[in-house]
Amino acid sequence: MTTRVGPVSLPNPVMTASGTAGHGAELGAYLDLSQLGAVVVKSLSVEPWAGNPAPRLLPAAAGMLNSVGLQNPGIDAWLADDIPALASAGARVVVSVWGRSVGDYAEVGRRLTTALVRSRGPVVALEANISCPNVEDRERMFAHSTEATSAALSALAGAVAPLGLPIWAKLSPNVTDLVAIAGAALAGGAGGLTLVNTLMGLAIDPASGLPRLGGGGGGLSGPALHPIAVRAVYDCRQAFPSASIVGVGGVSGGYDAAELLSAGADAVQVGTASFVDPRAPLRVLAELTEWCAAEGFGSVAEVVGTSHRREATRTPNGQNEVARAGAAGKRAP
Ligand code: RRO
Repeated sequence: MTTRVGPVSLPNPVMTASGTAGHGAELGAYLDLSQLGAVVVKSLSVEPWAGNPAPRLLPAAAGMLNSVGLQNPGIDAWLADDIPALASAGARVVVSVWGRSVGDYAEVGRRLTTALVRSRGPVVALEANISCPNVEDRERMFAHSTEATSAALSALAGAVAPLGLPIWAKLSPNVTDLVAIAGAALAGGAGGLTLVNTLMGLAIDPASGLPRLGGGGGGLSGPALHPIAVRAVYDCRQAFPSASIVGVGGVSGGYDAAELLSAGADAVQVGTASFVDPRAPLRVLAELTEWCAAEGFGSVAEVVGTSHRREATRTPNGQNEVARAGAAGKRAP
């Protein structure tokens, strides 16, 4: 079940998704963090950030809306308080960072570099969160423009260059041309892409006319997001055959994970499913392992990108039929 995400080797392709597993080893109360591919921590900023007023979560028809509002203890407190517990748990750690300005991405990078330059400890990669939907105004959503995406990534990449860690740019599905934004992230210094963050949504109490989340709008995640994530991964893999890609969005079971790998992801992240069951990431891994064996795949690498190697034939009604050499037909559960 090993996989490679660019230069990073992982024992398996299932990670937690940023923002759904705490800042440190919180999920360790429910599962052995060392058994995951990696733990991606909730995004950290230069200064501590209080986040949005409650309520912050709301069930949606096929998932969840959140408006957490980037709450975090600040990078310095995280380095002091959370990294030791993650290291003792044997986790491989992906540090997600966010900023309100290009200068913030540089500063958070500088602080990480100062702290980790002698020993990277459990940290295997950085994730640049440039796509939180719950920022105060849309101008601050870096991932909505190629220029801002490239500027944020360049600032972070410059600051963390001495660490030699890859940066994955976490992008937003709320854009017209995701491939263009992905290209700007890679050109700016990202070694990989994490696809995708939540979709911008809103829930209203029609009686009062007020938003139901304390922060106003929110980000939609869960099964409703899954086909959007599959499309994003597919399109970006098509455009950037050698980029590292991590797929995230509505992974609730092993089949969903396999679908993202087939679309071209090198690894996947599990997020909203952990709100239903904190052990979900390991269940997804067990199901994916079983799925690979049942479908005759000898390694994760064999699954990655199968949809781009398919032999597609046209049926009389114009729909694509997928024939994959050497494997039995797949059916969604
Ligand atoms: O904290 C949040 O409200 C949040 C973040 Br940082 C993000 O990247 N995505 C999301 O749906 N919520």
